[in-house]
Order: sequence, then structure tokens, then C-alpha cells
Amino acid sequence: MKSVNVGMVGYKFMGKAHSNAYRALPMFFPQAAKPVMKAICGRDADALEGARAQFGWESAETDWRELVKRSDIDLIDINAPSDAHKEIALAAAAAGKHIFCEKPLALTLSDSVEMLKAAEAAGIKHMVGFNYRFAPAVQLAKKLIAEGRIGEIYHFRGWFLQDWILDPSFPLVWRLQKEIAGSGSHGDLGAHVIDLARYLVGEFREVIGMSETFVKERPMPSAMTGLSAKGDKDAPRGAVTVDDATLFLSRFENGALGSIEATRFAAGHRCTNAFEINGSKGSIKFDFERVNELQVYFTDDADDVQGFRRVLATDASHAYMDAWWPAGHTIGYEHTFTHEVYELMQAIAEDRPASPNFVDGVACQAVLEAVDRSIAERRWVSLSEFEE
Ligand code: SOE
Repeated sequence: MKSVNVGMVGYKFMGKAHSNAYRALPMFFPQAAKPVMKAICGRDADALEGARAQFGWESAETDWRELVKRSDIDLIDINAPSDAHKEIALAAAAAGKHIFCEKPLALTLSDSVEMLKAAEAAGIKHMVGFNYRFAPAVQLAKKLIAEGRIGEIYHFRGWFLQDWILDPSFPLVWRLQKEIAGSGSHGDLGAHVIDLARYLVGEFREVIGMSETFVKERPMPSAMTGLSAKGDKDAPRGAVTVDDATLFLSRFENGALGSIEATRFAAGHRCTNAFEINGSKGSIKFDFERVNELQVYFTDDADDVQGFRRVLATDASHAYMDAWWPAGHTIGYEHTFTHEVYELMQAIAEDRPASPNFVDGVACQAVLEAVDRSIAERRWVSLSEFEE
């Protein structure tokens, strides 16, 4: 069986999610190429050593350039903040390493195109971290649509709602700084919804959006902190340079109409990544907070039992589920990453493109930028404006 030596840059939230996936994979998907957790990389040597020991990596590197140079590494996993993605990816491609990069792929469309071109020129496998595709219920939605069981699609309605920065004294973490994050809710949350829309419905033709930054200044953080940071309301303040919420309307190439909402100001919503799709023969509803379920409605059900029904996507017939537990024994967030890494390991072993890959990362980035342009210029923007 093939094994793949992994070097991972980043060791916070996503670093933990990816590490967990690499560890779980051989136990539940023994048929897959085995990821070997060779080296973890980050700048703070003490914190890094803690993560190395806790997550189970063989070694640690404090400079990603050294990691990329190592001859015992096959795959570079990039889950550092977004501003680091491009430079690391270009170096990894130049060194002939496969790349797994978190979303959004880059800060800008042109950077993401550069990354795609470098990956293609190097002939390496590349993948972008749109993990929600890998929920079995989402896979079921994809299958129902592909089999024509929902019919012609008329509507895609997607929303990703969080509330972790509702408190105005929540600090100005990197995710709220444009030069590091690229954008706010739009690129962090909207990117996932855009990817699901592309995956399930098809390509976007045109968009028009609106966005707002409700809290314009926040206390500076004392350290590089994440989603559970605590703010000091008396600390000096800095400007928030990203959107708190971005909403947009869209028309798809196939004529379907879309609406997408991404916000970190939806009180009570911790991680509501949801969509509804309406077609000529039925509808589908998904909400990540009930990740094992897909709501389906079919117009050809008998009149007296018409209505949405809840399908628990945990049977062996559902994607990936035969690898886990007996039917009805549910799975969660972390499993989406295990399935994602399974796809990547299979792609490397079978020498075929991984999916989703940098092409999808670029397509998502184009939609993000089209929305930004529509907001700046207060008009509908066609995706054709972004074709090379
Ligand atoms: C934080 O907003 C975050 O962790 C995103 O960065 C992830 O991509 C999303 O899956 C959940 O929320």
C-alpha cells in the first residue's frame, strides 16, 4: 500500500482538524494510501512542540521553507492564515510536492490563478479545503440532483451564519484584517456556500451584492488568537478592514436563481451552514447543524403524504458511511475532513486529479471578486468579466 509523507503548515483550528483526519484515515479507510505525519510547521517553537506532541507529528519545523525543502515530504498541507497560502504553495509546487490548501485559496483571484498555474505546471496533485462537500448528506443531495430526482433546478438559497464577533469588544483577530484574511464573512463563510452552489447547481453567470461592517473598530488582540479570543475593551483600537456580512443575488449558467448570505452577526447561530434547492420535481434542504440529515420533498409522492421527509444519511448506502458505524450511528464535523483527506490520498494513489482542487478554488475566488466588484460599482457583474 502506498504511503504519503505529509508536512503541515499551521497548527491551530484547521491544523487540529487536518491532523485528526490524517490520524483517523488508516483506521477507518485502510484501503486508502496512508498519510504519514512527518512534520508540523509554525513560528512559535514552544506552541508548535505542544501541538506536535498532542496531534502526533514525528517532527517540527519553525520555517516553512525548510519544510518544503525536505526530501522526505510528498505533500504540503497549508492551513496557515490566508496571506501565507500563495508563497508556500508556489514554493511547494516548485519543489514538486502535492498541495492541500485551506480555503479561501488566496487573497485575490490573480494570486489564486498563479497558484493554479504553478500547480499545473509542476504536475502535482492539488486540493482546496471545501470540507462541507464531504458530508454524506451533501453527497446525497449531489446524487439526487445528478439522477434528475429534483428535476430542473430553479432556486439555490444558501446561508452561512455565525455570531462569534457580535460583541463589539471582541478583538481585532487576523480574520478581521483584510491584508491577512482577504475578506471577512464573504471569503471565510460565503466561500463555502459558493462552493456548494457550484458543486450542486453549476457555474455562476452574474451576481449583485451588498455588504456591511457593523463594528468598525475593535480592541487590538494581545496575541495571535482565534474564534474563542477574549477582548480587552480598554485596549487600543484598530480599524476592522473586512466585511462583517455580505449578501448577494445570482443567476447561474443553467438559468437557476440564487441568493447567498454570509454573516458573523446572526445572534444565536454558531455555525449554520445551510442551503435549500428547489427544482421541478422536488426540493432539498440541508443544515450543517444537523449534519447527518437531508430534508427531501418529491412532487410525485402521493397527495395524502406530500411533505418534506427527513432522511438520515447514515446508512451504508450513503457516501463514506460503510467505513464508520452501523446505520443510525451519527457522525460530525471532523468526519468531513477525514473524507476530504481520503479523496486526496486516493487521488495521489490513483494518479488522478483530486476534487475539489485549485480550479474550484479559482472559480470560487472569481465569484467572491465579482461580488466585491458589484458592491463597489453598485451594479450586476458578469463572471465573464473575469475570464482570462
Ligand atoms: C470560522 O469562521 C470558520 O471556522 C471558517 O473559517 C471555516 O471555514 C468554517 O467551516 C467554520 O467557521
